[in-house]
Amino acid sequence: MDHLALDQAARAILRKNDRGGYTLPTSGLYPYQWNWDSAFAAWGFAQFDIERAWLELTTLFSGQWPNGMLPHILFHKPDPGYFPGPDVWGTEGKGPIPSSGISQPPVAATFARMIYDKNPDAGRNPMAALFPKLVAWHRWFMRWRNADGMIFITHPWEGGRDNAPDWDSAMQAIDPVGVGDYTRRDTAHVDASMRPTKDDYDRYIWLVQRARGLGWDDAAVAQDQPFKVADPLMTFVLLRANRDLAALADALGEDRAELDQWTAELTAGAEKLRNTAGVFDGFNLNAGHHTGSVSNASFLCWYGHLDSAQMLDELHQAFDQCRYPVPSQKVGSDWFNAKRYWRGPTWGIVNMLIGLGLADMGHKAEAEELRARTAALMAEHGFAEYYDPLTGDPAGGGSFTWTAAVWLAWAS
Ligand code: 2M8
Repeated sequence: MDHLALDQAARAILRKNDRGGYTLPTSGLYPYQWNWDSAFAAWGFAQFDIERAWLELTTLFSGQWPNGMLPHILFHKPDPGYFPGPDVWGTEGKGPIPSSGISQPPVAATFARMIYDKNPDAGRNPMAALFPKLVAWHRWFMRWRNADGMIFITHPWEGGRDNAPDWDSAMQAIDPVGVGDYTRRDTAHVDASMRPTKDDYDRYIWLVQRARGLGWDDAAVAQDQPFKVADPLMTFVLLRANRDLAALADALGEDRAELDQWTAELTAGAEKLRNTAGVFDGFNLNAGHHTGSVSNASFLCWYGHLDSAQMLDELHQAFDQCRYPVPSQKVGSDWFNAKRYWRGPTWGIVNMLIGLGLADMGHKAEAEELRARTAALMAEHGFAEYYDPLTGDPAGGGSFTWTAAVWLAWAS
């Protein structure tokens, strides 16, 4: 396909997955509105329909809980094709519409800023309405997911990298006793070898049941969930988002002091995510140790405006090892699996965030190399959920919203 045909195909995916105000990640496998998927979708729509971009974010925030938490899934309409649905989450009365009880990486403020900057006139009203909601959401993270400036997650789904090795030690410490029978739906849509294992799913569901048993109470979940892992992706994403929100505060004439303080706190916290090898890595808070993992999240340091010669060296290694970097786990590590989800495959969205960070920090050649290889991957293998980093084979769901958005907004 030539460039124009790829643009058209990517736009068609966004339109096809549009359910009127919100966009599905892909139909079948993910039949609801996901939090960070929608922020990427909005940035994709902004390339050709700015009104639709704002509508995506406005619909997303229609599901915000009064405590500021923005759920990771909004169940706008029932759909038996996905498990676990609203009956499992048991969050009735917590938010304005049926939803999950955990959040997801807060990329929305960063894309809201980019959409606003593209056309400040079109953005003034929606941005003014979203601003206090974004602040409330970030404040919720800073209060309930903050361990000394490192942002932690209480469920692997909260971090968006569901089966990353960063969570292995915390997951292994859980005995999912009493989880009961359930039927997965994901493996009816895609090959089970590309998805998390049954051991993973037992723990995912057990953690949901446990938080539900705690009434989704913020303090109880933050203190008592046995799964508490500080996450480089979450920390760098919130750090970046706070900076972007501060820039929006300036544009809107709002106060930025609290946002600047959070930025300073997270900048200091992110340093603690460096493991003894100097790599930004997950930290199991209950056990008190790093994972020893070089994941694609490790390379988000530049996105958070922290530089690292060592990570640049790791990036050059990834370029040498893979035709289609950045692998979600380092090639050659014991955990690496080229097809299994967040344990090896390349993800377009993370590549875009890494690329934006590299460009910001003056690593122009690496940013361009990553963009060009990502563009080749999509041109050769379509808009898949994720890809084998060695062969480029598409994996997971097809016709994927965030991958199409990344093509339109960055890779092309
Ligand atoms: C994946 O996660 C969901 C659970 O939230 C799943 O596997 O069922 C992750 O890749 C996540 O980051 C993403 O937001 C979601 C929808 O694309 O799928």
